[in-house]
Amino acid sequence: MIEFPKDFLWGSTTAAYQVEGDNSNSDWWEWEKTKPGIASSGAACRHYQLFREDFNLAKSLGHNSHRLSLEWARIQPEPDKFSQSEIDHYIQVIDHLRSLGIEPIVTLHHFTNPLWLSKIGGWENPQAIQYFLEYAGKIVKSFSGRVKYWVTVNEPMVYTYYSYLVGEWPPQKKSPVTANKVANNLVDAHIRSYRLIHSFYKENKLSPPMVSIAQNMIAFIACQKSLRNNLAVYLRNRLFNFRLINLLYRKRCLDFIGMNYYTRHLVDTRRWSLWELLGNTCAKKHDTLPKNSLGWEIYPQGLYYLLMGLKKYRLPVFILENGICCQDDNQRWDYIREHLKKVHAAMANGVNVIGYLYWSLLDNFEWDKGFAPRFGLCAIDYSDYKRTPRDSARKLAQVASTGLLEE
Ligand code: PNW
Repeated sequence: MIEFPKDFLWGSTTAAYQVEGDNSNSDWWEWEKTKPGIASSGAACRHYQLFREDFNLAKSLGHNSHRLSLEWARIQPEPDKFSQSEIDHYIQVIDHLRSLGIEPIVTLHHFTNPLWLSKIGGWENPQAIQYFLEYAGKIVKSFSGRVKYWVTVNEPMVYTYYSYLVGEWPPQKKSPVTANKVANNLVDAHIRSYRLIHSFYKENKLSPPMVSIAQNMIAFIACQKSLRNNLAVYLRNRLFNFRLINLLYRKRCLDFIGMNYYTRHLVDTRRWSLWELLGNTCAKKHDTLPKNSLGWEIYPQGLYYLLMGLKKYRLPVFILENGICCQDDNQRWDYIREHLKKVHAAMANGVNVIGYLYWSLLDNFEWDKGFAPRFGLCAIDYSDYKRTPRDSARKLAQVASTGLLEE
């Protein structure tokens, strides 16, 4: 039996665009329509209407925290206009969580942008930072102390990579120069919104907030050891996993480290080039581990190594996403259990992990992969939107409510 602390935060994560439905003022909505073969998010999970039911379900599953995101395009439908009714909606969302005793963790930016912002160049345009600060300021003021945990930007590196480097997500750019600009603008947006949130709490004599980003971390492993592969592992680790955390840590703009972890990448390079060093993965079928239904390898040890790599910062670490899409729910429980064991091992070795959130509470809209991947603790029948908790959800509930996990 292993035991987690009494005040450990247990729960799951959702993102507005992936569950709410009808986010017709966001850039993804337009983009989906222009891509034959890519599903439309449409009504998604109808979570915008059904949030009370969903959070009641989370409560019944032993969750004491929930991470959600706000859809910026709803709140700021035009550059110079805020929608009070949408702000009121999210206040109801937060208040419902609070009434259940569930701690809200609020993300301000989770991949999607208002359509009007994308039309003036999105995050390539430094004006995006100013607009983001107006939006963040409005939210912080409107929520007036209802929220302690804030995530400014979800996975800045993943967003930059897919939208500006490999060109798979809107706006489908493929330019290292633009990608660099976007990443820098997102970093600035974090730093300045971090300071904004802190000064609001201070001026209003509220107890200090906990503000961070959600940093996706990948376990990079050389498939065969060689000077070049080892260098590639080192560079990717620096660039994709630790660069942002180092930078924000040095600027004192992290109250905790928000970490997302899913998988490992086997690194293999065929020649000396920057693209090979940073991008190529092994094509020699050395990826023999069990995989999720998107083909991502399952590698719990990676979570342990990466958590140990975060120890030196001496900050609380909050796992904000960890999850699997699969057909067989037994595989989901194995995944959760094995990752929780690694979390516990890292805690026993001195890493201050304060919580674990599973991705996701519900099956949902998996971006350019549509509705096929099933990440949910609860299954969704998209014909009638009925939610059904899976066995894995009940097993996690047992751990969340007792703090005990069988080894
Ligand atoms: C995260 N990768 O994205 C996002 O925060 C969620 O919105 C998403 O649904 C979830 O993970 C599952 O994919 C990622 O390729 C997308 O390593 C891609 C990767 C990691 C995270």
